[in-house]
Amino acid sequence: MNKTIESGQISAHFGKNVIIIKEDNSKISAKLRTSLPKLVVGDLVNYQLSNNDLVVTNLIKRNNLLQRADKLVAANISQMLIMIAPDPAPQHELIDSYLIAASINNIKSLIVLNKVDALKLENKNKIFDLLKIYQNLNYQIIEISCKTNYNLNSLHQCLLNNTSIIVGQSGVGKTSLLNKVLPNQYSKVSELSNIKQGKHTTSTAQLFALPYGGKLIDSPGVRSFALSNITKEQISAGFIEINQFAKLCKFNDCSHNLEPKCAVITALKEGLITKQRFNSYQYLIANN
Ligand SMILES: Nc1nc2c(ncn2[C@@H]2O[C@H](COP(=O)(O)OP(=O)(O)OP(=O)(O)O)[C@@H](O)[C@H]2O)c(=O)[nH]1
Ligand SMILES: [Mg+2]
Ligand SMILES: [Zn+2]
Repeated sequence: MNKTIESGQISAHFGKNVIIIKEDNSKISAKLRTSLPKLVVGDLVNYQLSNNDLVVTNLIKRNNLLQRADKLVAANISQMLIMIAPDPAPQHELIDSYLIAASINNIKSLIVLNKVDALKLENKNKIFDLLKIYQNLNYQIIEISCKTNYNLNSLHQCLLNNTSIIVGQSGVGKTSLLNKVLPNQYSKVSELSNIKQGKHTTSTAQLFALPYGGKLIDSPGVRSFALSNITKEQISAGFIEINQFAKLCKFNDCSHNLEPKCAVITALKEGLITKQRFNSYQYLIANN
């Protein structure tokens, strides 16, 4: 019996079993040894044959581990696609908390506006004003439509050679995008969906190998992204423009509220920091 130790990456969890993607992109199912720490999608593991079963024997060191509140989301991610859409309407705090989570974990982040086909006169300006804020902060923005296939080529390009995770509110179109880049996987995706108010909604994260290289993780939609075990310094570091001015405040521990000679408040008044980002910063500081 072949007892060679092999390695692969966790694609999905089903109770005590995991699906592992091997280097040649084929999939196998394996059991978890009880002594293992909690594993997540994206984890690199060793496994071997033991009593006719494939068993995961150990976890290989993680590059990073994305967490949400006290839940582990995924590991070894190189890129985060923060997806927004005209409907459901985007939330600033959610985008900003994803950007912080990405910054803490050294993950490149970009914003994907999906459903451009559904932009209407009444929501267009609001969305583009919001995107302008992030464009000015040098975040990459890609506008697509999974319905009309608009600009999907740009998205394919950015997925190459990355392990990307798509995050965002429920209903923005994360799974729709996955199905565009992996048309033959559709049935597998729906297996992990629940029907909620007549709609499919993703219930657990899953990693897929892309046929042309790279990996893509679809994740369940959220209402809010509660950051976990995070310091005020880490929140500040995620707000690059606020952080830059915070260094110039008179007091080292300035809370940018009522202190004299606060460079952040001055920058806010001069329009160098936007009101939306400042509000979102204050909200996240107060709620973490
Ligand atoms: N008009 C339009 N509708 C879209 C587009 N992309 C997705 N949708 C629709 O948006 C709805 C939600 O899509 P999903 O892909 O399930 O969204 P999700 O982000 O995976 O949602 P959760 O799994 O709940 O987090 C579906 O009815 C899609 O058909 C698009 O580009 N344009
Ligand atoms: Mg989904
Ligand atoms: Zn200050």
